[in-house]
Amino acid sequence: MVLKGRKEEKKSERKYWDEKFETLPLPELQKFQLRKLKETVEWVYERVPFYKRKFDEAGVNPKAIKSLEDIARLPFTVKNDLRDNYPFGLCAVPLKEVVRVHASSGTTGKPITGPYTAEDLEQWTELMARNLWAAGVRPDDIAQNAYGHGLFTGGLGFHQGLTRLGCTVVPTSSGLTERQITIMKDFGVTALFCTPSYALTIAERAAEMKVDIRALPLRVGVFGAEPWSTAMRQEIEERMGIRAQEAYGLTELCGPGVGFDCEVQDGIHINEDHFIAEIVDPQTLEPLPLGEKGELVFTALQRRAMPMIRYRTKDITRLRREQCACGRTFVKMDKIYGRSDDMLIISGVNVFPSQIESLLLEIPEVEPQYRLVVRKKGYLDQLIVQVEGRRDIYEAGPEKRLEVAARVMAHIRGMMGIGVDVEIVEPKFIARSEGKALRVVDERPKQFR
Ligand code: DLL
Repeated sequence: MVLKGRKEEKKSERKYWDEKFETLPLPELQKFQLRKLKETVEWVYERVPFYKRKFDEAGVNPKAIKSLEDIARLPFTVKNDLRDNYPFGLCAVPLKEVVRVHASSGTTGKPITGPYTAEDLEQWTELMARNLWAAGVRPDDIAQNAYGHGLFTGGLGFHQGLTRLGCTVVPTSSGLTERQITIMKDFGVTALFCTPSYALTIAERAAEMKVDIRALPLRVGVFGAEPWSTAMRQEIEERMGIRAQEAYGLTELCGPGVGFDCEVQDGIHINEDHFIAEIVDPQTLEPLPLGEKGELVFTALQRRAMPMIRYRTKDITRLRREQCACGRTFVKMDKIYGRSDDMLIISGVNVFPSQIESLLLEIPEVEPQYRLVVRKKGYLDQLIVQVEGRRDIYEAGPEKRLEVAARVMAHIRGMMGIGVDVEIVEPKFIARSEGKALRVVDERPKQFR
């Protein structure tokens, strides 16, 4: 019984899951990365016609990779490359060696696929265990895994990591919120895993059911898969009486397990023994120096079924290489500011939904449930922020609602310099999310987006 054994190992006495790699001094880490980069570039060049063609067109031979900086000579890969090679055209191994396929939405109707060999699954499991450990999850936790189980990587990825840790896993998947709360209460759940928006949905429903989550044994949660602000983290921590930790990842790289935050909660460590992270200017695609904000690009170093080379995530963030109080040496990234492709431009100002979310959370009269609707008013973009009022505020009548809307508008104008329209909508007006919340409704004609 391997798992039981793990449980009995008393890992709770150690600080890291994988000390050797998590604390590797930078020169050694970079040496390791270079070796793995060379191997991976050769691996895909020999096995995937798409990469061979692209590398040949760019005039780079795998043998030309002599230093980590040489990565900049390799061409980028984008989501549409996955679409064009759907379903298995980018797979570097025969399908008989693929033991699992996950998928997520592509840019068109067809999903994009994420195949794994048995070795890929094993590595992913270890990465998840490593990240959960850093988040403070321990073998004696009763773990409610409310990420969607299925093609989405969240459910099974967390399941594997939690099982490896030796937790008591309850795979509730997402949805059926009342049942989630009943199970949380009845089973004495101590750790919760889901998207941040679903965590809030659970907190809200629990309050309606007169269940005080703060009084339950729940102590930690690991949330991710969608952008959320620091203010939202605090809101979840406050409402549930827990520590809210973060997980970051994408299907194209394995799913969750790419990055995670430690107990310091000051940036997301990237598992650099598995992924090289770069920041590039989303327009010019030139690499940017450490500390500058731009698009995050990843190269997978140890995957076998579908190792992505310089994959453009469209996620906007900043990398920081600084001593972390946790002792880990992996580079840290800021919370994702937004995506280069969902960025809204309102009166010439770049607007990320997560910025507005933080501002809404600072107004006590509204709930953290909102939707941004973008419309055309003449030639101008109009941004309408629909946010739910607290029930007492909403029921106090139209005058009160207008007064609160005016305050929200003034706050957004004051902080971001843009004029938006604000509608205080009835509690429950915004559809509740069980997975990733839909925050932006773009009603502009296609040619204006
Ligand atoms: O969302 C994997 C995942 C599952 C991560 C569970 C964390 C927890 P995809 O469905 O392929 O994979 O979506 C990947 O989601 O490029 C980001 O835009 C966004 N995303 C993921 N984690 C975060 C996060 C999973 N912590 C896309 N903060 C990514 C902000 C996130 N955005």
